[in-house]
Amino acid sequence: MGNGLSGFRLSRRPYRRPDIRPVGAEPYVNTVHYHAIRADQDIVYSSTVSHENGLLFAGTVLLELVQTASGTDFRLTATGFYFDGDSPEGHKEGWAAMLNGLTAYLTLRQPCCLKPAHSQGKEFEMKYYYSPDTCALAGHIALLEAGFEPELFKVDIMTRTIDRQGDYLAVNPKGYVPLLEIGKGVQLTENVAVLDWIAENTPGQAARNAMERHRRIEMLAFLSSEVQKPFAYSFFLPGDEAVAMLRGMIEERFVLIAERITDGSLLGHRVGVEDALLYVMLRWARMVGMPVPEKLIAYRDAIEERPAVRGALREEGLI
Ligand SMILES: N[C@@H](CCC(=O)N[C@@H](CS)C(=O)NCC(=O)O)C(=O)O
Repeated sequence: MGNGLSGFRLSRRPYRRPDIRPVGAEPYVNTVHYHAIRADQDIVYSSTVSHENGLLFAGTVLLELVQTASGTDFRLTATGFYFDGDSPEGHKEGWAAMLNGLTAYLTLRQPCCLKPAHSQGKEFEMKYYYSPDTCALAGHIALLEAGFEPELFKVDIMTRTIDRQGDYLAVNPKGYVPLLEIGKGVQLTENVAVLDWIAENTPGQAARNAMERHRRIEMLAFLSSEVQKPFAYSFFLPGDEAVAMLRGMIEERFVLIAERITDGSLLGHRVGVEDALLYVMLRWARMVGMPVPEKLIAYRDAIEERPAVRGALREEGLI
């Protein structure tokens, strides 16, 4: 199975539909069974709807992914069978919702699952708003690691303007970076979300199970709120006492983090998006002369040699 369709499994999944429940009765149960998933080609699944042990409906869907000059089209062929007086009319809405949901899901995942458009020489919508050497460097590195080539927009976070373009607040009312535009009008902010999206859409990086994903988010949230934020406050807060207190807190956290490094990566099995964020934090530590465990220095230097890291540093004018 191709990496981009990692959200799908050949499996059978029953789920209760409290949204379609006759008054005073049990919800309908919708069971979707994926029969075939061929990355970049097609998906075949069947679906049944039952209610209080009676089968109301069964159907199959063939969803073909067709590459055209203007991008990827979806061709849907659906066949349904209705039982026990359950009317085809009543199911029109359900079919439409199901197919729309699937189409939206695939559209959102399109940058990965249908091959990055840049590799096909087509126009690609991905945009990345960053400011050099900020926490947005992590996403920049991760995008290059994934093989994406986003259009880069340099933001001056002091004046909240985009280089040669104007008002950043018009793009992102939050005013800060990063912001990733995955497709037209589909924007993500917040490093944890941006980095998680990149990981889920990077070959070999998508979480293999729910717990693996929770661990990644746990680490990203820790770095983001327990290391990055105190750093940010220490840069801008007046008062030596507050700065010393914040730096002491960060140093303690670096000691905990050092204990987690195994085989050159934070989560142990491969260098991932969380390593990109930790690398940025270690750059900041180096910049302010903060002592960090030896192990983290060796780790930082190894990460710094990665081609994607050097590429991002070059693009941000840092080397
Ligand atoms: N909660 C945001 C915070 C991002 C953030 O603090 N960005 C900084 C750069 S590291 C920024 O743009 N600061 C400018 C500002 O806050 O106006 C996230 O995790 O993405």
